[in-house]
Amino acid sequence: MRGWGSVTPWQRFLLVFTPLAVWHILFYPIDDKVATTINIQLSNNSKKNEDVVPNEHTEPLVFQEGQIRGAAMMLVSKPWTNRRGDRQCYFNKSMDDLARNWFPTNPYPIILQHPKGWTATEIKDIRQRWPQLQIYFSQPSFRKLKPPKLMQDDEKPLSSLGYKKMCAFKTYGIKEAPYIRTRQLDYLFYIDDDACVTEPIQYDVFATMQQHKIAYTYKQIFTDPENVVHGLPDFVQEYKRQHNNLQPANPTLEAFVLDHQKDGSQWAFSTNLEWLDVQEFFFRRPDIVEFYRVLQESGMIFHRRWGDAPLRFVMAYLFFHNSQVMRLCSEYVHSGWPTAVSTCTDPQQQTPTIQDAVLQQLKDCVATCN
Ligand SMILES: *[C@@H]1O[C@H](CO)[C@@H](O)[C@H](O)[C@H]1NC(C)=O
Ligand SMILES: CC(=O)N[C@H]1CO[C@H](CO)[C@@H](O)[C@@H]1O
Repeated sequence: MRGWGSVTPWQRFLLVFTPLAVWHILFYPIDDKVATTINIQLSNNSKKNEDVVPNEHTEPLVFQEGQIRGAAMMLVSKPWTNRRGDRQCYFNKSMDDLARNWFPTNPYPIILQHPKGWTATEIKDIRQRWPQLQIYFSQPSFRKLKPPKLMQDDEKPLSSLGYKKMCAFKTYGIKEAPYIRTRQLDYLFYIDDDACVTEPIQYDVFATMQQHKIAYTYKQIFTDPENVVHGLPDFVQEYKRQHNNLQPANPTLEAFVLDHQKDGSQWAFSTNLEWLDVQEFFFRRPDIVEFYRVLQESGMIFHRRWGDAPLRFVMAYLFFHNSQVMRLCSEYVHSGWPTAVSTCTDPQQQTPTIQDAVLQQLKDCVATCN
């Protein structure tokens, strides 16, 4: 019998390498980003220099010593140079307003996201347009946000699949987004590319949240009509029943909401402008992780187009007590909506509301806004 010693170096190489290579080909997961890049290259092979730069995680966020690990994040529609319809707020203006009204007192990185990534040209042009901002580019994947096989609204979809995926992404999918999945962020300022901070914010929002242990910050609320929150109140009651008769963290707010239900509509936060404690929302709280699991399993974001807006509102009273949700008083504008006017009684300080912020706003609002 011949021993290992009599095998030629070439044979030895094949013996070791072949199984490895086969394993690699069979089991190595193809990254979403690579797949997307390949796709785009295949369909755009005439424009070689426009290849998407694989930028996920290539640039770790840089913070100053002792700075809170927070960032602004925006899902941008392309082409970024276009204004969608006649919206009063659009990407250029949103970025201009961030540079003018947010960044001076909140010098945090700004992460621009697009599910297909960014070309080198786009990155260069955008950085050139706003040189004063620290802009990062990332490519979140929507691949794991799978719809159920048969959706309840199949006959007459309540919205496009893309929109529903965005709702799922905003609600729980963000957990898997670049920079969040890798735990590089403790606080997140999420802003739509058609939301504009139109009044200078004079204080550090993340620092205020940290100081007061705020989990969620918002500016505006609205009501979502019955057809897109169908089944949500029952879902919440059933969820509580199945979780040891879960007591809401803010029972006063829940009671007020239940007492003032109208036509099956549901209160919602305007989540096109919101600030989140990332650890609290996605990692630290097993009760919240469980909520996402059951929600995801129900498929209701896809079945009935439940939005992240009414879902965040439900979470506000289920999981956060009455001084964990803060309301900004500063003015902002979203898309073609009426301006969310400044409610700052002291424009110098711009003191946000911390104690019972949502309840106070609802009480002021219920007669007029509903
Ligand atoms: C946004 O800015 C870019 C770069 O300056 C410009 O080319 C584009 O026309 C602007 N778009 C709008 C809608 O103003
Ligand atoms: C898949 C993809 O990104 N295709 C793009 C190829 O290039 C044209 C012209 O620039 C774009 O319109 C397509 O979207």
